[in-house]
Amino acid sequence: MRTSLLSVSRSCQAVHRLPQNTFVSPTSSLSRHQRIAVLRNSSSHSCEADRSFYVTTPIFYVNASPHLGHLYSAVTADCAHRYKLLRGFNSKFTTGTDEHGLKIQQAAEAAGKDPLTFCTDVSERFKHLFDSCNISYTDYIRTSEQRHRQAVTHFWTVLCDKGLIYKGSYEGWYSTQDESFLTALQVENALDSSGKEIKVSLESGHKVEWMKEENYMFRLSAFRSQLLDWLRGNPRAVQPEPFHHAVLQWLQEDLPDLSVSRQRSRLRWGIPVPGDAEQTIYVWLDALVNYLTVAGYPDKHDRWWNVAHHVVGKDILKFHAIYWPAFLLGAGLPLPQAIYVHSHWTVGGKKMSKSVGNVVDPLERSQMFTTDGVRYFLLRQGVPESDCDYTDNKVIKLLNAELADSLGGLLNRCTAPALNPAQVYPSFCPRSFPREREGRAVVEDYDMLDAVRSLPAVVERHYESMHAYKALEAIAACVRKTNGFVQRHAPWKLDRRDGEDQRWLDTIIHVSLECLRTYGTLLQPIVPGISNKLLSRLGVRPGERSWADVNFLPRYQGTDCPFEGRALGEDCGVLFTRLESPNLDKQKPKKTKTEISK
Ligand code: ME8
Repeated sequence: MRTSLLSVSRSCQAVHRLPQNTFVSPTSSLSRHQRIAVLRNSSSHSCEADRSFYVTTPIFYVNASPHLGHLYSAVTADCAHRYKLLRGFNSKFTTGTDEHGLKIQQAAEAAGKDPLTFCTDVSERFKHLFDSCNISYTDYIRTSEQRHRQAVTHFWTVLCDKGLIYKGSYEGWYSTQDESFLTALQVENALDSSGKEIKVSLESGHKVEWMKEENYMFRLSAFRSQLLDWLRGNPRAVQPEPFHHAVLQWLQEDLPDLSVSRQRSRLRWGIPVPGDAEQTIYVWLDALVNYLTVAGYPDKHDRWWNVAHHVVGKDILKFHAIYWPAFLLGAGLPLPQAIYVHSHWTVGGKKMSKSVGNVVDPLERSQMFTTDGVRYFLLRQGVPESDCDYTDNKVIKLLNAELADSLGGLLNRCTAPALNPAQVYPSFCPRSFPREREGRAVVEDYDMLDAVRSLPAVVERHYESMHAYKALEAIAACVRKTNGFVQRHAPWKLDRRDGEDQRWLDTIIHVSLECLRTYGTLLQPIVPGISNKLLSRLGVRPGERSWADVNFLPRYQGTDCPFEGRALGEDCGVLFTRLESPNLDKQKPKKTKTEISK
């Protein structure tokens, strides 16, 4: 990407302006204050009350195989879904593939396949990747499905019936690669690989072409003030904040009407405009409706649609935070509760993308580093607000330090037969570790207890705002403190034959296992496999792993601990095997597929 935090275009598309007709916006008769209230009500349905949650990833284009960036979006949404399940929510989680449009039509042609066969093949690759990486989606949507065609057709008809779509003519730049319309200010001159002068998108660098055709227009311009009201009235509608701010900035500029169809003669691979066989629905309108299709639109979407949350990359913010809410307002539907935006993975400073050819193969990496290893790395290292450069060495260093040595080492120490010959969750002795601070524990130990006791609330806050990296930072800091606690008291030096030493030794192990149980429970949304291994080794049963079960160190508070005296689970080997291969970064990133339209 060419620019900084928001490497996204500064304004929306250029279109041939047509005279406004008599369209009246659905809420234009309300005062500004009332409109904010309407929008607030429609988008802040209490999810705490009905405990339902609906999270989506973008649906991915099938013009090339998935890369690590796609997996990052999926893992981010999967983490949110698993977290909500742990909190006792009914959660729906959808991902899938975006299969229509010129880009896919051209990719299928270049591959010499009919479009559906081509799409099925690549869509299966995405599905296989997500299944291999424990992405626990509850629905996988393909826009070529019949249920989706029905939803899009219905949605279009509603917009039409409300007078929001009219026949017009578009003249301007179009990027097939981005499936996006651009103004003259959003393009620049460049040279292609043969030295020929071409125009490219300032934002993505993708080639643009001049197009002029008759098609249908959506009255996007009519929604500017409602979009501003929505964003101003809901400061958490787009998160993190810099992206919210960016959308508000875009809305300060002109918001022309949007072309929402293409001539069928140019674009055959898509959903026809109802009642006009000569036109195909614009791929972005088609694609965005996928979120409604999965929710059960048009008949039974209310339950899920009222609690919708989108995870998107910053490259598609404009489509999700301007076009999509405008379409929804037009159709009289509630707006999503939140749009969570993340930045990009780069390689050598350039956005990892199919078109640049610098993609990292996530399946290959999950075989090298394990599925949980890749998940942990992406969520620990990925910062939504800023781009992050990928190298294999970073993965190896991080996973060795935090999963193999720190967390794995702690589990190993506390369950090793040398320290724990009875292989049980030993007893806690309140006299060794009293609340009055007169036992064998020292001030740092009390600090550690405080840190671990407050950890679930800290992690909760970060999971809620989809800042998994901050949650993992906090967990890693606590794991280090627990290791420090064990190291400080060196239980291996205590004498088991001495009653007091024996009780103190058991207490050290009990406290450490309680810490590990807390970490294992809180880590489930990130590394489900490792968490399961850890909790099973501690003898924590599947029904004892929810958020409400954490209840750290009850014996210190003077209440019973259900685990005390219980046999540990089976030893299934080290938690995470150390990774070797220091020279991996010398390998060049693999090109999976060449760009079609460049
Ligand atoms: O835009 N780093 O599909 P797409 C992080 N079909 N995430 C990345 C990434 C990177 N380098 N590259 C891609 C489309 N992504 C449309 C979406 S939704 C109704 C339609 C992720 O295959 C990120 O989530 O180009 C980005 O927004 C998405 O993949 C784009 O995937």
